[in-house]
Amino acid sequence: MELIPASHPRAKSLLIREKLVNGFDSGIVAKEGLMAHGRGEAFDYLLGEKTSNLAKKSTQAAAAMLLLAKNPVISVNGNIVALSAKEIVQLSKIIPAKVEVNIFYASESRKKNIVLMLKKNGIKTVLGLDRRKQTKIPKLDSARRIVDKNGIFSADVVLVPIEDGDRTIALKKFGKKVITFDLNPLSRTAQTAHITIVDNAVRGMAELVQACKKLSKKNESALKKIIRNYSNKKNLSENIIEIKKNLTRRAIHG
Ligand code: PTJ
Repeated sequence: MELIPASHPRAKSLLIREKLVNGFDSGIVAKEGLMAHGRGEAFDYLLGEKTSNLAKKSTQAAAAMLLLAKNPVISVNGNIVALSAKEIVQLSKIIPAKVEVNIFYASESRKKNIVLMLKKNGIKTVLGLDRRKQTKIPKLDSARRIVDKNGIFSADVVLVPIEDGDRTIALKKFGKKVITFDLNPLSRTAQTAHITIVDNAVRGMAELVQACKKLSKKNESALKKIIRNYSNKKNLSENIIEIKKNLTRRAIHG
């Protein structure tokens, strides 16, 4: 396949797309994951394809929540591993947090490929494959209800990037604090999570790694203050207004 020229005006976006396509070719991403990425891309376009100050604010709150957690878990699916395997491993080491593979479109071989990819990036243990440790999240019908007893099931904080709405709702009902990356501020996941980082997970995961590194030097009360001063509802509303502003600017100035 011909390479994407660096001079192409949309090179960055096309390169991110390539990561998903490569992830699909290596049995990590579901077919539906390619479409889900397309929806994300559209919102990224409307948001200006950069990490906003609003996203940075959410990232600070997310880092504080993950660092304060007693049993944090990073839940990974095909899309996030294709996009950010290296950052997932870095993040799991800094917090520190367990990593669990948990996918919507059930496939044992895809789960194995996801774990393999993370191991190639330097992680030792990924939960989610061992049937003897499996249990269920109540009030959830999708394949994502099957979780590890020592992972998502017993977590207090779960990071669920690029997520479907049903599980976010079920996790919240089950008493978990939920953090997500979602480019669509209107989605059920975005609206339900405790902290929604409205940013492309490719950029956002790298930001979260840096934020966790910095904030790991702060004490508990400083971290709690960051969370107290954060409102997810307000952040989402401001993101929607930002899209409106961008569209108005384009309508007027072209
Ligand atoms: O690997 P699996 O089987 O677990 O499947 C993963 C997908 C993503 C297919 C599955 O979770 C799914 O169907 O998700 P949804 O319901 O399409 O929701 C994905 C959400 O993530 C949408 O709101 C998208 O706008 C958003 N999104 C897509 N790509 C990105 C994103 N948000 C941040 N960064 C992205 N790169």
